[in-house]
Amino acid sequence: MVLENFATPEECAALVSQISDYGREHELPVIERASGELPLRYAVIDGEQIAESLPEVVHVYERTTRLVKKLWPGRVEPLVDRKVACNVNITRPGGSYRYHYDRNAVTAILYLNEIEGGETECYPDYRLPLARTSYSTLQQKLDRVLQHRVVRSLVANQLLVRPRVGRLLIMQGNRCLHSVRPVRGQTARLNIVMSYDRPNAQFDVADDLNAYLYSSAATSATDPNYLT
Ligand SMILES: O=C(O)CCC(=O)C(=O)O
Ligand SMILES: [Fe+2]
Repeated sequence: MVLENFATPEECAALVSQISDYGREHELPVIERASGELPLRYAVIDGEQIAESLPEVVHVYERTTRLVKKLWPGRVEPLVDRKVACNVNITRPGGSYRYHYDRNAVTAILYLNEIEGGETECYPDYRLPLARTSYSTLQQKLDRVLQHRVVRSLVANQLLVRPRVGRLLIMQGNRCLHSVRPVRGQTARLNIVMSYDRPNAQFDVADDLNAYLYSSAATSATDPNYLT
Protein backbone atom coordinates (compact mmCIF):
# COMPACT_ATOMS: atom_id res chain seq x y z
CA MET A 1 0.00 0.00 0.00
CA VAL A 2 1.35 3.44 -0.87
CA LEU A 3 0.01 6.58 0.83
CA GLU A 4 0.93 10.06 -0.36
CA ASN A 5 1.51 13.00 2.00
CA PHE A 6 1.58 10.93 5.17
CA ALA A 7 4.02 13.58 6.39
CA THR A 8 4.01 17.17 5.15
CA PRO A 9 6.96 18.62 3.20
CA GLU A 10 7.70 20.84 6.23
CA GLU A 11 7.83 17.85 8.59
CA CYS A 12 10.05 15.94 6.19
CA ALA A 13 12.39 18.90 5.74
CA ALA A 14 12.72 19.22 9.53
CA LEU A 15 13.42 15.48 9.83
CA VAL A 16 16.04 15.65 7.07
CA SER A 17 17.80 18.48 8.83
CA GLN A 18 17.73 16.73 12.24
CA ILE A 19 19.01 13.49 10.74
CA SER A 20 21.73 15.32 8.81
CA ASP A 21 22.84 17.10 11.99
CA TYR A 22 22.91 13.78 13.82
CA GLY A 23 24.99 12.25 11.01
CA ARG A 24 27.50 15.11 11.21
CA GLU A 25 27.86 14.82 14.99
CA HIS A 26 28.14 11.03 15.11
CA GLU A 27 30.25 8.82 12.95
CA LEU A 28 27.73 6.42 11.44
CA PRO A 29 29.25 3.15 10.29
CA VAL A 30 28.71 2.30 6.65
CA ILE A 31 27.54 -1.28 6.41
CA GLU A 32 28.62 -3.16 3.32
CA ARG A 33 27.63 -6.75 2.63
CA ALA A 34 28.16 -8.33 -0.75
CA SER A 35 25.14 -10.30 -1.94
CA GLY A 36 24.43 -11.62 -5.41
CA GLU A 37 23.51 -8.98 -7.94
CA LEU A 38 22.93 -6.16 -5.44
CA PRO A 39 24.93 -5.49 -2.26
CA LEU A 40 23.73 -4.04 1.01
CA ARG A 41 25.51 -0.69 1.30
CA TYR A 42 24.01 1.83 3.68
CA ALA A 43 24.39 3.67 6.97
CA VAL A 44 21.77 3.27 9.67
CA ILE A 45 20.64 5.04 12.84
CA ASP A 46 19.15 2.30 15.02
CA GLY A 47 16.11 2.58 17.26
CA GLU A 48 18.10 3.02 20.46
CA GLN A 49 19.94 6.02 19.03
CA ILE A 50 16.63 7.38 17.73
CA ALA A 51 14.97 7.05 21.16
CA GLU A 52 17.86 8.96 22.69
CA SER A 53 18.41 11.74 20.17
CA LEU A 54 15.67 12.06 17.55
CA PRO A 55 12.30 12.72 19.23
CA GLU A 56 10.66 13.87 15.98
CA VAL A 57 11.39 10.48 14.42
CA VAL A 58 9.80 8.84 17.47
CA HIS A 59 6.69 10.98 16.88
CA VAL A 60 6.40 9.84 13.28
CA TYR A 61 6.79 6.25 14.41
CA GLU A 62 3.96 6.69 16.91
CA ARG A 63 1.72 8.20 14.26
CA THR A 64 2.49 5.35 11.87
CA THR A 65 1.79 2.84 14.63
CA ARG A 66 -1.71 4.25 15.09
CA LEU A 67 -2.38 3.82 11.38
CA VAL A 68 -0.96 0.28 11.19
CA LYS A 69 -3.01 -0.76 14.23
CA LYS A 70 -6.14 0.52 12.52
CA LEU A 71 -5.32 -1.59 9.48
CA TRP A 72 -4.75 -4.80 11.51
CA PRO A 73 -6.77 -4.28 14.72
CA GLY A 74 -5.45 -6.27 17.69
CA ARG A 75 -2.88 -8.08 15.56
CA VAL A 76 0.18 -5.87 15.34
CA GLU A 77 2.50 -4.10 17.74
CA PRO A 78 5.87 -2.38 17.32
CA LEU A 79 8.71 -4.89 17.70
CA VAL A 80 9.86 -5.38 21.29
CA ASP A 81 13.52 -5.03 20.22
CA ARG A 82 13.70 -1.26 20.20
CA LYS A 83 16.90 -1.23 18.20
CA VAL A 84 15.15 -2.92 15.26
CA ALA A 85 11.64 -1.46 15.64
CA CYS A 86 12.46 1.92 14.11
CA ASN A 87 15.49 2.80 11.99
CA VAL A 88 16.66 5.64 9.81
CA ASN A 89 18.34 4.32 6.67
CA ILE A 90 20.85 6.62 5.01
CA THR A 91 21.83 5.41 1.57
CA ARG A 92 24.47 7.54 -0.07
CA PRO A 93 24.96 7.76 -3.85
CA GLY A 94 26.13 4.35 -5.05
CA GLY A 95 24.46 2.61 -2.10
CA SER A 96 21.74 -0.01 -2.40
CA TYR A 97 19.89 -2.65 -0.37
CA ARG A 98 20.04 -6.31 -1.37
CA TYR A 99 16.98 -8.43 -2.13
CA HIS A 100 15.52 -9.80 1.11
CA TYR A 101 12.50 -10.43 3.29
CA ASP A 102 12.20 -8.71 6.63
CA ARG A 103 12.06 -10.81 9.79
CA ASN A 104 8.78 -9.14 10.77
CA ALA A 105 5.26 -9.26 9.31
CA VAL A 106 4.57 -5.59 8.57
CA THR A 107 7.04 -2.88 7.55
CA ALA A 108 6.24 0.79 6.95
CA ILE A 109 8.71 3.02 5.12
CA LEU A 110 8.45 6.81 5.10
CA TYR A 111 10.49 8.56 2.41
CA LEU A 112 11.88 11.91 3.49
CA ASN A 113 13.43 13.24 0.32
CA GLU A 114 13.34 13.03 -3.42
CA ILE A 115 16.42 11.61 -5.04
CA GLU A 116 17.60 10.03 -8.25
CA GLY A 117 17.31 6.24 -8.33
CA GLY A 118 16.95 4.42 -5.03
CA GLU A 119 13.52 2.98 -5.87
CA THR A 120 12.21 0.29 -3.54
CA GLU A 121 11.61 -2.70 -5.79
CA CYS A 122 8.76 -4.81 -4.38
CA TYR A 123 7.24 -8.15 -5.27
CA PRO A 124 4.05 -8.27 -3.18
CA ASP A 125 3.10 -11.61 -1.64
CA TYR A 126 5.93 -13.29 -3.53
CA ARG A 127 7.30 -15.71 -0.96
CA LEU A 128 6.30 -19.33 -0.81
CA PRO A 129 6.41 -19.95 2.93
CA LEU A 130 7.21 -23.55 3.77
CA ALA A 131 6.59 -23.88 7.45
CA ARG A 132 5.88 -21.93 10.58
CA THR A 133 9.48 -20.73 10.84
CA SER A 134 10.88 -19.04 7.82
CA TYR A 135 14.55 -19.63 8.68
CA SER A 136 15.15 -23.19 7.47
CA THR A 137 17.78 -24.18 4.93
CA LEU A 138 15.06 -25.40 2.62
CA GLN A 139 13.26 -22.05 2.84
CA GLN A 140 16.58 -20.35 2.11
CA LYS A 141 17.04 -22.46 -1.02
CA LEU A 142 13.52 -21.76 -2.20
CA ASP A 143 13.85 -18.02 -1.51
CA ARG A 144 17.10 -17.98 -3.43
CA VAL A 145 15.59 -19.60 -6.50
CA LEU A 146 12.65 -17.18 -6.51
CA GLN A 147 15.00 -14.24 -6.01
CA HIS A 148 16.93 -15.08 -9.14
CA ARG A 149 16.73 -12.36 -11.76
CA VAL A 150 15.34 -14.67 -14.41
CA VAL A 151 12.65 -16.13 -12.14
CA ARG A 152 11.65 -12.67 -10.94
CA SER A 153 11.30 -11.39 -14.46
CA LEU A 154 9.20 -14.39 -15.50
CA VAL A 155 6.81 -14.87 -12.63
CA ALA A 156 6.75 -11.77 -10.49
CA ASN A 157 4.53 -8.78 -10.34
CA GLN A 158 7.02 -5.96 -9.76
CA LEU A 159 6.10 -2.73 -8.05
CA LEU A 160 8.59 0.15 -8.06
CA VAL A 161 8.17 2.72 -5.31
CA ARG A 162 10.07 5.93 -5.95
CA PRO A 163 11.23 7.98 -2.99
CA ARG A 164 9.00 11.06 -2.76
CA VAL A 165 8.73 13.49 0.13
CA GLY A 166 6.14 12.25 2.65
CA ARG A 167 5.26 9.04 0.78
CA LEU A 168 4.53 6.05 3.03
CA LEU A 169 4.89 2.44 1.87
CA ILE A 170 3.29 -0.29 3.98
CA MET A 171 4.08 -3.89 3.11
CA GLN A 172 4.04 -7.41 4.46
CA GLY A 173 7.79 -7.37 4.93
CA ASN A 174 8.23 -11.12 5.42
CA ARG A 175 6.12 -12.00 2.36
CA CYS A 176 7.01 -9.24 -0.08
CA LEU A 177 10.48 -9.63 -1.64
CA HIS A 178 12.13 -6.21 -1.75
CA SER A 179 15.35 -4.35 -2.47
CA VAL A 180 16.58 -0.82 -3.06
CA ARG A 181 18.02 0.07 -6.45
CA PRO A 182 21.31 1.98 -6.49
CA VAL A 183 21.05 5.62 -5.47
CA ARG A 184 22.22 7.94 -8.23
CA GLY A 185 22.98 11.65 -8.31
CA GLN A 186 24.50 13.61 -5.44
CA THR A 187 21.96 13.37 -2.63
CA ALA A 188 21.76 10.69 0.06
CA ARG A 189 18.45 8.84 0.31
CA LEU A 190 16.85 9.21 3.74
CA ASN A 191 13.95 7.20 5.03
CA ILE A 192 12.42 5.87 8.24
CA VAL A 193 11.82 2.12 8.42
CA MET A 194 9.25 1.00 11.02
CA SER A 195 8.60 -2.62 11.94
CA TYR A 196 5.61 -4.46 13.37
CA ASP A 197 4.55 -8.00 14.15
CA ARG A 198 2.20 -9.96 16.39
CA PRO A 199 2.34 -8.84 20.03
CA ASN A 200 5.58 -10.19 21.61
CA ALA A 201 6.82 -11.89 18.45
CA GLN A 202 10.31 -13.37 18.88
CA PHE A 203 12.84 -13.90 16.10
CA ASP A 204 15.33 -16.76 16.30
CA VAL A 205 17.68 -15.06 13.86
CA ALA A 206 17.87 -11.81 15.87
CA ASP A 207 21.46 -11.84 17.20
CA ASP A 208 23.31 -12.60 13.98
CA LEU A 209 20.96 -10.51 11.89
CA ASN A 210 21.38 -7.49 14.17
CA ALA A 211 25.19 -7.71 13.92
CA TYR A 212 24.86 -7.93 10.14
CA LEU A 213 22.49 -4.95 9.80
CA TYR A 214 23.73 -2.55 12.48
CA SER A 215 27.48 -2.96 12.74
CA SER A 216 30.30 -2.92 10.25
CA ALA A 217 31.83 -5.96 11.99
CA ALA A 218 32.56 -9.00 9.87
CA THR A 219 29.84 -11.63 10.16
CA SER A 220 29.72 -15.29 9.21
CA ALA A 221 29.74 -16.12 5.52
CA THR A 222 26.22 -17.57 5.67
CA ASP A 223 23.11 -15.45 5.29
CA PRO A 224 22.01 -14.38 8.80
CA ASN A 225 18.38 -14.27 7.68
CA TYR A 226 18.43 -18.08 8.03
CA LEU A 227 19.48 -20.62 10.65
CA THR A 228 22.01 -23.02 9.19
O1 LIG B 1 14.83 1.68 2.23
C1 LIG B 1 14.02 0.91 1.70
O2 LIG B 1 13.28 1.28 0.78
C2 LIG B 1 13.95 -0.51 2.15
C3 LIG B 1 14.73 -0.76 3.39
C4 LIG B 1 14.53 -2.15 3.88
O3 LIG B 1 14.06 -3.00 3.18
C5 LIG B 1 14.91 -2.52 5.24
O4 LIG B 1 15.48 -1.67 5.96
O5 LIG B 1 14.65 -3.67 5.62
FE1 LIG C 1 13.44 -4.72 4.30
